[in-house]
Amino acid sequence: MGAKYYVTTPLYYVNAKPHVGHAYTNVIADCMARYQRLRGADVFFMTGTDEHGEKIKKAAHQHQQEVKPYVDSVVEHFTALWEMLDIGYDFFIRTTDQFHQHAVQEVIRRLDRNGDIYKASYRAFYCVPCESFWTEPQIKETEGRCPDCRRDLQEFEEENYFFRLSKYEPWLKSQLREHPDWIRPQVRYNEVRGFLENNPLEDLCISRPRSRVSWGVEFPLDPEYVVYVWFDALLNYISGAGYLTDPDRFGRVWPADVHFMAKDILRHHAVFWPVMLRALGLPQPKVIFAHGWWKFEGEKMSKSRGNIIDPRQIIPQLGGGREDESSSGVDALRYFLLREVPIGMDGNYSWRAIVNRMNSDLANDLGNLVYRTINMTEKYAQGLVSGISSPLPESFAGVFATVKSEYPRLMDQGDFSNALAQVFEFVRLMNKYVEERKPWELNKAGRTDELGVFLYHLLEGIRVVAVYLSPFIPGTARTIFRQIGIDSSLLARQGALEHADWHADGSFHVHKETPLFPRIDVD
Ligand code: ME8
Repeated sequence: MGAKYYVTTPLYYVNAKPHVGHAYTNVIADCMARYQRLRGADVFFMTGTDEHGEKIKKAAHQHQQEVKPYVDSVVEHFTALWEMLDIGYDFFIRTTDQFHQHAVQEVIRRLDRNGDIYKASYRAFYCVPCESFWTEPQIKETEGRCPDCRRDLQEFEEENYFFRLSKYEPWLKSQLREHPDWIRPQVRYNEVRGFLENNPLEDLCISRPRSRVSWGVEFPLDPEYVVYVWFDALLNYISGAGYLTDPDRFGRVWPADVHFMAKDILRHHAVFWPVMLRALGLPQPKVIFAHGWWKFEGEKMSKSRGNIIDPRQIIPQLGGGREDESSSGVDALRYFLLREVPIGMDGNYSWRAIVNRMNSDLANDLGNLVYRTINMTEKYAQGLVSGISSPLPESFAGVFATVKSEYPRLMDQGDFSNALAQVFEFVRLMNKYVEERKPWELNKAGRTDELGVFLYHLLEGIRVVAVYLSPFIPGTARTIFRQIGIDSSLLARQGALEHADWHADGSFHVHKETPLFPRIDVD
């Protein structure tokens, strides 16, 4: 059994259906989970939904539904999308799960026993048209107006419960100083440090009176209150790993190896969450990774702006009706998201960009290589090729060695785009190899042995490429394995990265199918 690896995504709000932005984080987390499994880790991958708060209740009422049936129906949209996108999570947590709510309440009792919770007056601001509440720091940038609609706000004051965040400020600062790789990428680490330098940490208000927020976890110290939704939601990372319910499992799984999210919620994960863990006496997550935003027509894609792209609408338009269970559209989207932008940067979503990526990398380079190789194997070798001590050809050596050393290094850093670029160097090299060796001439000249070795090199190279691509486009990797006559269940096995080594004595019994990816007209 390899080392454990625990990877998480945020819990998404269920006030609307998921869009490409949510798909992005889950594809990233899934790619990392699959890669870690490939290199032998015992992976625990968790995702889920954030279901409390007035925002959710309001959405339910807008749909003329009671809250619970409404959230249940939205959760189904998330799980259906994850299934469609081949997201292989191990556990799906909902903040309405009973075990999670109990954990939240128990955490508050523990923090209270430690003297980390107190009751005090809370000053906040209310936006009547938006029905939203804001605190003073939140409205600093908008000069006292609502950050959403820019209208005037009404000030109010109420009693609430606070968590002593400020007490932990010196600890948090030293934690950051001592762990420069803790928050990634570097620009986000700098942002959190800068924030802490310029803003003294204020205690966090962790309750809301029932009179204005009724849909939430009951505050265990006072039934007149519910728990602040962020305090509730962040605790999923430990409750879902077995904190309180399964101490053995929790001991094995915690701390998380990486929390993935976008930069919008970095502060919650890099300030509130570490302090909550510290106050509970628990170890810190190893990495907090904040990726960039997908934008559409220049603006961040978001449900409140209404400029969202629904993956379930675009996938069928990218699908080519491949003869297998997974459509090429799913992998085209996964590939685009992982390849198009380096992980920390913002990306611009457009139909043109996704189709161009699919046509050039997936249809032209990869699809063409696989199709022509299988075609030639059927034509020149009756579909059957064996390697008899066929070492790596010299012309592959340089690129092969680079992929072998760079791939794990880049993947470990979450640099998926460059890891893919390396693998595709190899794909392009093999296409070039076909042009250079001119197999049709070898065939004409009756040089059958040379032709066999040549085909073996390509098939073995394709097999290795499929192993490397399996975390990114798992359905395609399985299809490639099937087409070249290898058991595709190998790819899902812990430690399957060892299959990326060159095998000098393998054999392939190929089976031609439709091309892996269709070429699509951009306009
Ligand atoms: O914040 N580009 O939930 P949320 C990239 N419930 N990623 C995007 C994106 C975009 N345009 N839009 C959304 C919440 N995301 C809380 C989290 S965690 C304990 C609680 C992704 O539904 C990205 O991961 O608003 C972002 O951080 C998250 O969705 C926000 O999801």
